[in-house]
Amino acid sequence: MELHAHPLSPFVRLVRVALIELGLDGAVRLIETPVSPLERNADYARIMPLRQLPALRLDDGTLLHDSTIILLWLDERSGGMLLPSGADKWPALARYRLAHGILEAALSIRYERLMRPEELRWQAWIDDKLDKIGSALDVLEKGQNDVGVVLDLEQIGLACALGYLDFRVPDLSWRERFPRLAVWYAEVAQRHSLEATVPVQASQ
Ligand SMILES: N[C@@H](CCC(=O)N[C@@H](CS)C(=O)NCC(=O)O)C(=O)O
Repeated sequence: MELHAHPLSPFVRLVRVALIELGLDGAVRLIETPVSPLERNADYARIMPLRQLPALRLDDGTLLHDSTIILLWLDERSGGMLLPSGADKWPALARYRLAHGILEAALSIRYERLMRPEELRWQAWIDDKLDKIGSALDVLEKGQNDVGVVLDLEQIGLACALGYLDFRVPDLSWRERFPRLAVWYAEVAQRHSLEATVPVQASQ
């Protein structure tokens, strides 16, 4: 399998963490793929019309895109290691989706601050995203599952969201407002899957 990836993408990180947790990372070749709303990657557009990361090429040639779709495929392939079965599945997906929404809001802040010309930057837009992130963290602060043999989907989403806030929205200072999440994350961040996927470069 081949994963179109970039070391700084939080959505790619979701997939890479899951692959490591499931012991499947050796089965996937990473293809570093630059993407940007301001720079059209024509080669990648031929593969993935939306030009977004991640995208996973399966061994039968199928291209799966969108991190959540890939994670659901990995859950199925692993016999349900990432999600609970039965009725518990839907609350778990709802909580995962909050973490994913935090990532969307944080990336939107990142693009606004990095890409929009300074005179056009829209603080009310950024404040709205910060407020949504805070409200979602408020819900997630109220309870995390114990970590089992592998991180589940909800835990992978939350850990990647908190890691991305540290990386790109450090001014949020989320630890002060969400001390339970801070304690949880301090332990989870030491897992190999998260340490091995920490974003490393200083720019993008
Ligand atoms: N819903 C998508 C979002 C993916 C996404 O926005 N990825 C960013 C990289 S972190 C991207 O591809 N940005 C380039 C663009 O939107 O043109 C997912 O969960 O995979």
